[in-house]
Amino acid sequence: MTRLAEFHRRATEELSAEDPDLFLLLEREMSRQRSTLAMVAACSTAPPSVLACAGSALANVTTEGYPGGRFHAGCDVVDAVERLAVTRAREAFGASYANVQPHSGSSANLAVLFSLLRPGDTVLGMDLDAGGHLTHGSPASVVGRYFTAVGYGVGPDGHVNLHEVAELARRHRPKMIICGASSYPRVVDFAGFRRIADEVGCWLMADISHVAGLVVAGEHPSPVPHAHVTTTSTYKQLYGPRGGLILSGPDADRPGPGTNATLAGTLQRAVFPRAQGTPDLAAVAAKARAFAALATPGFRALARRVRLDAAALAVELQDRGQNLITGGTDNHLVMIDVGAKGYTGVVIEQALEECGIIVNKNRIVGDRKSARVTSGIRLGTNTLALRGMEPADMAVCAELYCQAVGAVDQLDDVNYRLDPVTRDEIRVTVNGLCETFPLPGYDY
Ligand code: DSN
Repeated sequence: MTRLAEFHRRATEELSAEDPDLFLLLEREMSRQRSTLAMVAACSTAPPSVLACAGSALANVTTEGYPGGRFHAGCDVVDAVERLAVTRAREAFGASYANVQPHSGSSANLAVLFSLLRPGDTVLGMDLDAGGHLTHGSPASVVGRYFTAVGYGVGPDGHVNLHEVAELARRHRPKMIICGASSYPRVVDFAGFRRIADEVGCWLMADISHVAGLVVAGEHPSPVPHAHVTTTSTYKQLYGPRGGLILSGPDADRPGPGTNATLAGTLQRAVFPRAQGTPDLAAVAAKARAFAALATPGFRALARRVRLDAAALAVELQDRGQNLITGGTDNHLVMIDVGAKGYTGVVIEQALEECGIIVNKNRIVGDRKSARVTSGIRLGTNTLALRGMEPADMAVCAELYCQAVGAVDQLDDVNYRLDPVTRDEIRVTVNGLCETFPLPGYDY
């Protein structure tokens, strides 16, 4: 056994012996993940080798700066690791520039916004209820407080209308347009957004946190040739660790907002020293590991299954009378308007969890319920596809969803009764599916 393998074995034994309460919680969480159907669109399950990197001794290295320019000694190994992560990220996305240090997708977005813009500048991003993210301009985020946020929504068909975006851009003259979304089931036309950004002379940032894996695999158009800057989190469709990533394509060498630095140089300083101090180098190693997988045929097959599973799930749900926002999906997620049938998102989320199906409540366009109640449910297929479930297996998932919803007696916005017989029957079927389609690497 190598020293590293022995380290992880002993570490687990030590945890079990010295802190059984915490150890049991970790065991319980692993069991929960193994025995439930995770359909949260923002989640995935990292391979054990990614988690081994994330829990490695690299976490002990405290330094600042970038490879070859650190502010502390002892960085030979972490420099090599970070260079590997950067090279793999650039290759996977066809990018000229990559920064692997952001601690999350949100931190990546904030670093970009605060380096390219000045306080008070106008940002045009997708409304939260239409599918955008907090950092795209929500008043609940620091972005909405420090910048003048203008939101674009969706048309009556639920699709982004680029004519509306262009009109808003002409009227408000933003310094940045943000495209990409957290709960939008359709293709984003990055080239179209770039045309608008060029017309009004502003930056374009594409946040592909939700579809990054589809982008890498060619299952969704890539923003990298179009957006000045592309950001993503690494734990959703990249099946990586908690963390973020900043990329730039052909614009990386153009001048940044000042006169002295390129865009790439500005982005480099945006993360350190502007927004972050020491990077999490164990997470950087875990990103390198996850990025290596992106180049494999296995990953391309997985991403394709993610998309085809979602398409099949949408059809099966619609056939069973569910109200889908936009009537279907082009990517990995399916949005359901549960308010149309008199339910709230929180009730359906909790009832499904009792049945072993994990989803999240989500506000939808025109929602009158609060973010903790909502009228929508967001489903995703990242983890179903990872389990090896094929489009043909989506009928049973849709059936279980509908059985659970049909067994709910909603008493008010947050309280409900769930028929216990149906619940137990669904739980048995979910357990069977989890055994038939085990999570790779977690199946012992
Ligand atoms: N961005 C959040 C989501 O889409 O659920 C979590 O990362």
